[in-house]
Amino acid sequence: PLKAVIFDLDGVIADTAVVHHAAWKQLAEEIGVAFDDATGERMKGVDRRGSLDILLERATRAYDEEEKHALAERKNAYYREQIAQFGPQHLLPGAQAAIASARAAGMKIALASASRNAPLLLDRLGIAGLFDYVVDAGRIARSKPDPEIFLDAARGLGVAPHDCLGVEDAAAGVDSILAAGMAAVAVGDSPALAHADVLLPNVAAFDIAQYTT
Ligand code: B16
Ligand code: MG
Repeated sequence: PLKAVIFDLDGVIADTAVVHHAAWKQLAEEIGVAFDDATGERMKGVDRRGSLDILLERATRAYDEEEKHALAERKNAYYREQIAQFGPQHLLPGAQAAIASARAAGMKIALASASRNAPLLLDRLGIAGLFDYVVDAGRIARSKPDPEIFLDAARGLGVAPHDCLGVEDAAAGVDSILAAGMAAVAVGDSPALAHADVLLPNVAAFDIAQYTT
């Protein structure tokens, strides 16, 4: 029986996928590396350093570790500048209701975001109190699509993975959920999400009753 719902943050609850995208795009332009929407899509759900490695696949020169660290910091500064202005109006439509309805149905609720900015963002959005457990992204060794982050969420809730449902907007995230042995709900219209168990146009379409009865 379903006992828990584990939500991704960026692109599922918060309207931040576009902000990450814009920050990487700005960095790419500044260092003269080609960047397109498909590259941005591949970065979704992937941690900061993994995303930088994707960006630099098209670099015309090599970057050493120190430079890579500085580039990742620079992107993060652009990103944080934007989310510092965030408030509850940046919740995606229906996100708070989806969490509340899952809670009301007796589900435990966790957050499995790869973002080290997740605690700050939850505060800005005013929803930090809605979660029974929030994964500390800084303690996750292997980025999505590895199952580690969703397994950590299940462990944190004290629920077996096969009694959990994961909700994601990224292909890497859906892979992570499925590899963890959980049911996967994907939100969005990317063809890369077709392998999820359920595909919804957005989080407003999430109805916990469909999975508990
Ligand atoms: P940060 P999620 C992910 O969050 C984003 O989708 C991804 O684009 C970003 O690179 C990653 O967090 C790391 O974020 O640089 O803030 O630590 O979708 O797993 O909530
Ligand atoms: Mg996401």
